[in-house]
Amino acid sequence: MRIDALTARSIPDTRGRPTIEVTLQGSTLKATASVPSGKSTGSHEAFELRDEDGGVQTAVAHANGEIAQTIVGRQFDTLDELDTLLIELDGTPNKSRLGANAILAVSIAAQRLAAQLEGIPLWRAIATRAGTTPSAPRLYVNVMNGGVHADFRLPFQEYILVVEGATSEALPIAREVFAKLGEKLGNAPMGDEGGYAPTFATLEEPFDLLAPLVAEHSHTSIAIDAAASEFYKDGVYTLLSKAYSPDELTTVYRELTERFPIHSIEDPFSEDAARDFTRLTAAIGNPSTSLGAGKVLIVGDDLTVTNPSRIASAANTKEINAVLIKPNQIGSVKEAIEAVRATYAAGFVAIASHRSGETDDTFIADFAYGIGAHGIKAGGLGQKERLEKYERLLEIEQEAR
Ligand code: 2PG
Ligand code: MG
Repeated sequence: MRIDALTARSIPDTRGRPTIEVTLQGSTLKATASVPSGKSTGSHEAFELRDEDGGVQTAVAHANGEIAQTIVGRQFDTLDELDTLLIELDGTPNKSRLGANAILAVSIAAQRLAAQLEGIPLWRAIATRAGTTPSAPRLYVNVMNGGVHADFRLPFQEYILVVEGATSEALPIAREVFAKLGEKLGNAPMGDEGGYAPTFATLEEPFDLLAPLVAEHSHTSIAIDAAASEFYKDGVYTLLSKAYSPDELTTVYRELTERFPIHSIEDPFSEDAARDFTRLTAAIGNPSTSLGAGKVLIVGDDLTVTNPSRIASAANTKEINAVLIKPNQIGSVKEAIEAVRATYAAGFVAIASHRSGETDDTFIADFAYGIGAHGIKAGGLGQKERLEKYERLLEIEQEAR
């Protein structure tokens, strides 16, 4: 593949913050990609380059300047060759010089352009590159937003409806549950990820509300992203003004999984609390859980940050049994695929994820389908940029026929 032109610019994300968009031209075709941005970011993530005022002009300038000078007019035999060149050009361990945001935007645009040049759907190109079997991911629809995504009106960051099956069957169920929940909640405000952001006085109430709606359908369950690094300080987790030790928090999770149909718990502890993860996974993450035949997934996000070596180390010490994959945590499609390989090598499932600051780029839908992800976190149904991911999955279902 030959890159003939590159242009980059700054566009607003769903929070109105600037992010980078890159367009690549190859032959007569053009492919555009933009990158999302997190708020509850893990400290071990790749470096998102921001100007002092929060803008991305420096990242845009790197893409239009150094990166364009290096890749435009050049022939690449493989996409890995292109990504490796970008990683080497940056030269830092966390992409802090050129910016992981600049590098990833180019990397995704290149993947999209290559698929277009080949005349195949993006998800198929990703599956071929990754050596994975494509399949429809479970929808992880974030119906209630809390934590830093909603000024901590709810203690955990995400209360998620999980729906299994083909997207054309799963999405109508998600829409129905989302609408019914909205009616029950009245005029609840919306959080960052397009889910409701109500306020409750106890830890159980959000589950008490959601569980009966989930029970109306088969193949549905509940997931949470605790995003516990955000309510952890000096050995103590604080939920609704009450302090919990790691052991007490373990009991909270155990009791919740006993009472409610919980399918997965993401980031139950802070990002460096590896031992607490291991204990929880041993307690409720194995098949002998009180959910009967079910298995609670303990998902690493801030813990593993889509980094193949952090995933391998979490596997060694049995900290988790599922991994969240966010391409912008690592900064290139090549390395995101390596993270998927590390996940599967450990015998874990992968859940592909958007970020809380999104754009209309639907790459994550193709990625989730292409890698045969267990699930896709793409947010609530109350925001256009989240809906676009689900709409893209519907299109993929047609393409895959
Ligand atoms: C998460 C994400 C996405 P953020 O913690 O999983 O839902 O949030 O993008 O703010 O890190
Ligand atoms: Mg998370």
